[in-house]
Amino acid sequence: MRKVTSLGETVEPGTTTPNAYRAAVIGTGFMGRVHSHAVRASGGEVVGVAGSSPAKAEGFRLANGIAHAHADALELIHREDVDVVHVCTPNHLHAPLSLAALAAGKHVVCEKPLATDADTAKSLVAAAREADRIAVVPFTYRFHPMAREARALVASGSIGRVSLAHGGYLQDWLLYPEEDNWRVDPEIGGPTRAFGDIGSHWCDMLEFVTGDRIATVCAQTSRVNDTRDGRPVATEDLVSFQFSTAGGTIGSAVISQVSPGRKNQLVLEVSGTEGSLAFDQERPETLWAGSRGRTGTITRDDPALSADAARLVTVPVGHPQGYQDCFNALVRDTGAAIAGQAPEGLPVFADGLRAAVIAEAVMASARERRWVDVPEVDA
Ligand code: SOE
Repeated sequence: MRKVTSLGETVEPGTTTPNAYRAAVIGTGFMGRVHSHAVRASGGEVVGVAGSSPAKAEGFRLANGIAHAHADALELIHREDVDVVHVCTPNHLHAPLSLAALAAGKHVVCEKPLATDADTAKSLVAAAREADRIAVVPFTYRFHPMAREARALVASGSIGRVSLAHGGYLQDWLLYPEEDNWRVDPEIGGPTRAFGDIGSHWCDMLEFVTGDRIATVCAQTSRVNDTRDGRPVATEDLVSFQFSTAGGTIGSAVISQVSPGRKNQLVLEVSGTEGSLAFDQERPETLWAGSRGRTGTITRDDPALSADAARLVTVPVGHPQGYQDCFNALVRDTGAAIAGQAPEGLPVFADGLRAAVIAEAVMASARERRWVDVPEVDA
């Protein structure tokens, strides 16, 4: 039975993090901070941090009250008091560090993209299976209660057979040519940037919410800034693609990191034969729902939420819950999985492989100007 505290917080028995979630965080940027907060918020401990330089690791340690800073990430991984390694580095280091952590017998939470190519992502899935460790990729938007509600409503059949899905993921933080970041460089970020970075989230949400799989894609890409900080750019700023799914849904989405005013807008709308649902990550506590006879908004505080959505309501009724809370819930569920439970919807390395396979199909389609099938790849 779900317990509700006096503040209206919901507590799901059996899904709290066990005490022994002792984490290493590798990476001192924005994601390293988000992961560190999430480990603590879910009852764990950040034992140590490593960064791209000893000074960055030490600065992060001091700013975040962490016991140990390591100049060498491998040394941190091999600490005996580390159970889980959080890989929050630039993309090209995700695979080697995850492999090293698995080889050392640690559980892993590796930022997306799991790898910058699908073959490497496939080998990581196999490595996690062989090591028999929990291996997670943070497709964190799955942890918004209203994304779960959308998924539950689709699964219950309440919107009928899904026939159309559309939306996009828009940001503006790379709007101007003076703006540069390691993600722009294919050697570090990988061959796709806008799609790999945020298009992957959109596709994960589509497949998570509908339970269906993208089967074929037709994409085009474009670049608004051919140089950044005076250097030529090889990765895309914009992607527009259409798709069909194995279940017969058709749809399209636009992905952009140069849309003025859009900070982090992931929108997914699905239409079925009886109803439609729309989720907007910039308004994550509501879900638009429509049918021929009625349109309205379901809110996070609705007492009739599905059990899986309700278990992710972790901030008191009437108080905003957002991005960081998604990460906190992801870490809590990772802890539950380590403790032998099977939390619903935990994104694992197989989901990271899936994202890499879709990204390769999208980029091949854009390059070759044709429809490309998305293969089902087992590791
Ligand atoms: C940068 O584009 C970024 O931080 C992504 O890497 C994240 O996955 C996304 O959640 C927010 O934007």
